[in-house]
Amino acid sequence: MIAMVTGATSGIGRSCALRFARGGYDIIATGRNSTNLEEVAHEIESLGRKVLTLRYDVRSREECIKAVESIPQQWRDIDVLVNNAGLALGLEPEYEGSYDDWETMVDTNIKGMLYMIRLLVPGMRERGRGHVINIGSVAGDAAYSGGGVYCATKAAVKTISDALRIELVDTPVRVTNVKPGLVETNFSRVRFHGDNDRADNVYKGIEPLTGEDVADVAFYAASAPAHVQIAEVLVLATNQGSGSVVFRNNQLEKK
Ligand code: NDP
Ligand code: 8X3
Repeated sequence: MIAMVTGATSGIGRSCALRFARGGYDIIATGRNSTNLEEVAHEIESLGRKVLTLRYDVRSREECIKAVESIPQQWRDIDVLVNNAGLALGLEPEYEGSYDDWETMVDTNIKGMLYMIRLLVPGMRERGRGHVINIGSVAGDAAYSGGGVYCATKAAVKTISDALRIELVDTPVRVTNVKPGLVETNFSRVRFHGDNDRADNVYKGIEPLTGEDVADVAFYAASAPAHVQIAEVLVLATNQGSGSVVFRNNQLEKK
């Protein structure tokens, strides 16, 4: 069995790559950071699984096409695609937000995910076997101040997942949208452009999810019997009630 994980160089994607490797899959690990890609590749090999690394930027349609075309024959029958590469940038209101940040989020979280679906789902249909697991977010369920564009991209992940599931209803190919809440990864460091103090505050006073927690959910969905389609999973830390309600430092916080 083969699982391809986008954004396997960090956080949830890295955990998914390792979780699926532990579960018996060979892994196609993708991302831009070559040092991190090599590291995760070594870890996968040390688990006794094979690994193929592809370094490309999911925002570029040409790079996605080239990367998929470069996959050797013996790696082409991909069973699971984990569409994980993504990010939030900034927390400014829409009337002050950065054009560049908006475009990067839309290009990565929506268009990058779509390119991978377009490139890999035809093979899954032909083989009559496959599973697309998109990493959405609780942020796709309800907007919060400063999250307009990020939340919109994750609402798009839900809509795109739902449409694909309907389009594949007459096939054995399954589609899952995993929607995590607060997960401690590099996410907030990226969002706040490297302001680590601000990023650390996001996870203070609450035990957040880990990448491994989310990877367990994705692996569970992939391991369900063939007639079971886990369509959508909202996974929150126990002290997170919704995207905007968190019990932190023994106090109720509403964004
Ligand atoms: P990280 O920053 O730790 O990881 C993000 C991953 O995405 C990295 O591997 C990065 O790889 C990859 N990536 C980003 N942009 C690109 C690009 N243009 N091309 C290729 N790869 C890219 O964050 P998380 O693990 O937290 O985020 C993973 C997913 O989970 C995202 O879709 C995020 O929206 C979602 N999510 C995160 C939550 C959280 O609280 N952390 C909650 C809900 C959802 P590289 O830099 O090597 O390119
Ligand atoms: C990440 C969760 O609440 O930081 O998708 O937007 S949140």
